[in-house]
Amino acid sequence: MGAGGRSRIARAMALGAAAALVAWGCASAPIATGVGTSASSGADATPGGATGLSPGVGRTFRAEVWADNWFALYTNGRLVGQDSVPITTERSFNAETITFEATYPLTIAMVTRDYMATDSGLEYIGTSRQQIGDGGFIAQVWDVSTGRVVAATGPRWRGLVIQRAPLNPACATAANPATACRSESVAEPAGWQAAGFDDSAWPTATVYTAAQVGAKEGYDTIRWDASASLIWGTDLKLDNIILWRWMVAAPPS
Ligand SMILES: [Ca+2]
Ligand SMILES: [Ca+2]
Repeated sequence: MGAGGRSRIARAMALGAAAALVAWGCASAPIATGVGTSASSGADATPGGATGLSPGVGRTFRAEVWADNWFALYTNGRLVGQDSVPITTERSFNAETITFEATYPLTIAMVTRDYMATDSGLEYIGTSRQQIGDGGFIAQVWDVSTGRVVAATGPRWRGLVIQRAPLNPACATAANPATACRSESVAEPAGWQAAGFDDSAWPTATVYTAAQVGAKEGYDTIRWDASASLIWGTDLKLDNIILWRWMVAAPPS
């Protein structure tokens, strides 16, 4: 990862324990690539219906996220919230609810991070539990005005892995992972959170079961919509920092 990517993540992390940063999304033009919609009614959703609101008019959304171990959420290019437990916390498992104002088309961009003590990709370094940690996350976004889930993580989300480690997993037992483990990283593409960013070349997500992810501590407190799946990169363990994008073109009718 380049210095720019590091500084952006550092800045996001420096925002500390604020549970939700509420920001007005900015109106933006629809993008032609990477577009998808995932609309479904939650089991307890209230009926939809005419709201008198049209695309481009700000409305309230509620995002529910469970991440192993950390995330930040951007909509229409703006940071609207992040995991309240810093990524520097080992064993950080918690669900978050973030309320924000935004407009359709709604571009959702997220960064997710698996905990690692160092760029080696390992955790619990120097203890008997020294190991390669694994990731995974799930998210759904409600349009509060209609009571419907308008976005949920699934196999068509696009995710770019920007940090992968260790490339030589046998280093997990090394006495000095900092020198024994190899990693690779790429810089965050400029403007990757923006509505108009072209993510068509990014790989699509891999879906995992709760058992594969070891979902726990907060995961069961959210009533996940049937359309929401746990996702990550192709490797739950070695993919450590992933940028995600999804777009909801218009409110479901
Ligand atoms: Ca983890
Ligand atoms: Ca990992």
